[in-house]
Amino acid sequence: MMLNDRWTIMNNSSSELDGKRPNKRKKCCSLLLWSIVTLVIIVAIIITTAAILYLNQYPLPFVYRNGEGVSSFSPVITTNPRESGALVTVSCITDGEPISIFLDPNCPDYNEQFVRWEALQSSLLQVLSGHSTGDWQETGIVHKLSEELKIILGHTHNLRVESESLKRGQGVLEQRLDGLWSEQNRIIQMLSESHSGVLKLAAGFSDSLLSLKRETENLNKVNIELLGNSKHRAVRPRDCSDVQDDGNNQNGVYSVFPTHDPDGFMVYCDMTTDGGGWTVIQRREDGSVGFFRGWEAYKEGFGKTTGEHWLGLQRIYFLTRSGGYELRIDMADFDNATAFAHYSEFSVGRDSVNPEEDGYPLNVEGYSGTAGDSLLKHSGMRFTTKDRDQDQSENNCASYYQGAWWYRNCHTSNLNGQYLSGGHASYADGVEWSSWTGWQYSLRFTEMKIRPHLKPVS
Ligand SMILES: [Ca+2]
Repeated sequence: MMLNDRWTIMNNSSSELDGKRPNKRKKCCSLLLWSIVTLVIIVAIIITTAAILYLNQYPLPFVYRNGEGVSSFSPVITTNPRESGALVTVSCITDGEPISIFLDPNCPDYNEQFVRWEALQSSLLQVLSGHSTGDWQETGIVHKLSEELKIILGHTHNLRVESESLKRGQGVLEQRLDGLWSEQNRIIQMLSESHSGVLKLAAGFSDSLLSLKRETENLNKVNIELLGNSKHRAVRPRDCSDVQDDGNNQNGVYSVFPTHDPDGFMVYCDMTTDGGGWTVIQRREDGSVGFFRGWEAYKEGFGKTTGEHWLGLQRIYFLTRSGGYELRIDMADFDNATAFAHYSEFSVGRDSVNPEEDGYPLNVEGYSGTAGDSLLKHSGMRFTTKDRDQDQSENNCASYYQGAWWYRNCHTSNLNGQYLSGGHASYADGVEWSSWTGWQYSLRFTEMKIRPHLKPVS
């Protein structure tokens, strides 16, 4: 209206000038006045616009007025996170000052920034829409600004939608990450359990191996002991049969180590009679040794191994307690006649736990030979000495017949009787073998000997 008024005034003035055309000076003044009014109008427009912008507290970022005219700057929207570290950068430059909005790629809650930005844009758009001007250039600039703001609003809306989409995607990703995390924990736990299981299995296997190793070592020890015993047995003969097996074929005195008497003792070995290997347990040959002795003497043995002797009931027991021995008795009279009696089974105190208490009972059977059997009737009898009566007689047969033997109701043989040197007047109290020389002939030579009968005779 003001401009129109001015134009009206100007027109009125022009009418006055037309009425007073002959005055050339007035015409010049009118032209000057018209120029001044126009300048005033332009200054007023600028001041009004600046005032409006100032009152709205926002500068006009896209409009820069200089002496040559009006320049406009389009907003720059970039999506280049590699340089700025932001997903989206929106910047505008006014007087070289950029206005930037950074969207954090780490997806913070930037809805508030969008809201503020949209509010700013709406405010600008409102200001620009309310700003009316008669200047066609200014109107064009305002219109262009409005269009740019609308485009920016569209971009902002799209960005908001994308950010919400990203946020949802982030939520999904977080869920999947949680799932992966749980899965990882589960796998770690499984691996841990598997590891512990494998460790337990390995430990069990190791224990088994150690046990096996110990068992093997024990078996090796047993094997070595068995081998040692085997060698030991070969080195330490149980009887004269073993001595003979070791290559000794000479009659004589040897050490033997019966299984049940590892300390061993000396014996005389007959290596020539009937294949040899005989262990002598009694010999009479010259009457140099007294045989009328008590229990202890007959238990422990007496005499000289190379001469007349009694090996001893305990030693005979050690040799024969397991059975399997045969007995041979060689005899000779003073006319150099010889005879023998052989028994396929012979043992003393067989299977006795305490043979002395049992009386060293005799077990003999299976006679053969040339002297006749004068011993089978004594089988099963306990040993009787003059000081230990274990016979079936009312008397002590040992005392009565001056000997020591497995008497029953006395005897059919009395090889430990008195050395009476052949025929004698007394009855049955000499070295008697009744089936060969009766009860009144004391033999010159007797020799009782044993060997394992299961052994094949060479
Ligand atoms: Ca008696």
